[in-house]
Amino acid sequence: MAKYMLVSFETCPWVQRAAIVLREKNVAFEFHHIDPDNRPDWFLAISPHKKVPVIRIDDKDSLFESNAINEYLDETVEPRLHPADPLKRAVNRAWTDYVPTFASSVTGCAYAATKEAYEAAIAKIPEAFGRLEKALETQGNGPFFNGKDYSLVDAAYAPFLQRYVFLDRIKKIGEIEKYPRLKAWCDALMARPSTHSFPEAEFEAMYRANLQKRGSYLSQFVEPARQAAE
Ligand SMILES: N[C@@H](CCC(=O)N[C@@H](CS)C(=O)NCC(=O)O)C(=O)O
Repeated sequence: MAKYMLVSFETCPWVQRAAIVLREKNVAFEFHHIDPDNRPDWFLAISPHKKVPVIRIDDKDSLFESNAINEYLDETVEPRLHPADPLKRAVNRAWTDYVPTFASSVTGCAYAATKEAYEAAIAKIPEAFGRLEKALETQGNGPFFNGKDYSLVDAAYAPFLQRYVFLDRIKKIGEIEKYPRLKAWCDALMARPSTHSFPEAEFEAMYRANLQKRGSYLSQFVEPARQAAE
């Protein structure tokens, strides 16, 4: 088995997406967290966009972009998470392409600087949630995107659904309950051990601390870290 090092910022959802796939495939890897405000030269040399994740393979090759990393892992390490059927695989890739739009509807709420910007971000959520709800209805019965088999689509959405849950606990948004399939999918992903790179309460506290550091509108509603997961 190759040697993998995953370069990360602790709370980065795109890194988490790659870490999830490594865990789903039961691959041992070194998690290397760096400071976003002080990115080391060795990292800048292997990350063309200066972003995480980067995965270093056998101390010689480096890959960037979470989607490309996960496609590579899926082609090289068993078990295959993509569906065997090419049509289903294309549908999966199409929904994976929607992740950045979906993600921005969630992170838009997190990082809005003012009440008005926060409310505008919340107003965008139903479109993204509604589209996914329809996709899930077409896909089958769950618990995962393709039904009983976990896939790269699950790994791609899990970090962002988790962040929605975190935001909802800081200040009630109350949207996901309107989309039963999406809610059930979110619950299944939150319960899946591979979703979590850190103990859950610890990670939620880290996420909240990050939000406070940014000083966004939501920061004022963040309670002390100790109460994060209660
Ligand atoms: N499309 C990229 C997004 C990665 C990304 O935005 N990473 C953030 C951290 S969560 C980053 O490195 N930001 C640093 C920067 O923009 O300079 C992927 O999927 O890997």
